[in-house]
Amino acid sequence: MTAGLVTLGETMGLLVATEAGPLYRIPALRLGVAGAETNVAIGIRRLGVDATWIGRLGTDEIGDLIERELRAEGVTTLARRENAPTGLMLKTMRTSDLVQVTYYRSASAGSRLSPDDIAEDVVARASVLHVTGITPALGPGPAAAVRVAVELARAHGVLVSLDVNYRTALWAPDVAARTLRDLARHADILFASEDEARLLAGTEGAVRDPVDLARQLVAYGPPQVVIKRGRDGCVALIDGQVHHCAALPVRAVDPVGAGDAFVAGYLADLIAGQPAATRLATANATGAFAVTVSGDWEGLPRREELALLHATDNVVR
Ligand code: KDG
Repeated sequence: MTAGLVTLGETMGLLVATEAGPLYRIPALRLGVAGAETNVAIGIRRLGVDATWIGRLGTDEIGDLIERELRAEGVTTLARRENAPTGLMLKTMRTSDLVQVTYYRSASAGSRLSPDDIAEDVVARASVLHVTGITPALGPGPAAAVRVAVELARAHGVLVSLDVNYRTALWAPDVAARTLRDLARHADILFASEDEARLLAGTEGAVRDPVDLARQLVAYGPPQVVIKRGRDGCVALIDGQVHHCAALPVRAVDPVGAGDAFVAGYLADLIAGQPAATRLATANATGAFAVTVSGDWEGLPRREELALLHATDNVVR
C-alpha cells in the first residue's frame, strides 16, 4: 500500500428525513452512514489517495452496512466488532434550510475505541494522520486513542491534521477548548471554522478578522491553519503566507459534511505534493460538491469530476 491517510473515530448509522417538517409528519427516513473521519477517508479515496479508518462497530446490521459502504469506497477498515450497538445519528430538517442533528451514541461500540486499536505500523507508514475534535469528546478511551495516535505519528515523522469539529451536544466549551488546544500543539495542519477558532483562542466574539484568527492559531504551533468559512470560502495561513479563496457558487441542498469534504480535498492534494493554492482550490471544490447532494459524503467528487464545477453549460456530453 502506498502511504496515504490514516484516521480514527466513530462512524454511525444515519437516519435522514426525506422531507422538511416535524419528525412526526415525515413519511420516511432514509438509512445511510455518517462519521466525520470516514467522510474524509471516502473523500480522499475518491481523489485517488489511499485511506485507512480505525474504529469500532457493533455486531449488528448497522455495523455491517458501514463496513460494506467503506469497502465499496475502497477505504481500508480496521474495525473491531463489539457486543454494543453501533451509534446512530438522526438528521431532520425543521424547515428546508434548517438541519437538526440528534445523536444516539452514548455507550455505543464506537465509544469503546481505545489506544489498543492504534497499530503503530499502520500509523508509521501513513503520510498524514487525521483526527477530529469529535473523538476526544466520546469518552476517555477515544480521547486516549487520539493522543496515542498523535504521539505515534509524531514519533514516525507523519504529518498530523486536526479538524476542530466542535460538537456542542457532546461536551462543554471550556473542556473542549482545553483539550483541543493541547492537541493543536501537536498538529501540523489545523482546520477550524471561525467560531471554532475563537473557541480555541479563547477570544469569544472579540476577534473578527479571519486572518487574525488564523494568526492566533498558528501561535499554538501548527504551521498550516485553514479557516473554513462556508459560503465565504476560506482563509489560510500556510508557512507564514496568507491565502484567501472564494467559495464556488453552487445550489446548496445539504450543508452537513461540507467541512469534511473540504478537509479531504486539502489533504488529498497535500499528500499528492501540490502547492498550497492548489490544495485550497481543490478543498473549495470538494466542499462545493458535498453540499449539492443530500447526504454527508455521497456527493463527493472523483478527481476527473472536479472541473465540472467550471462547466459553462449545464449539459455535459
Ligand atoms: O461533518 C459531518 C459529521 O458531523 C457527521 O457525518 C457525523 O461524525 C459526525 C458527528 O459526530 O457529528
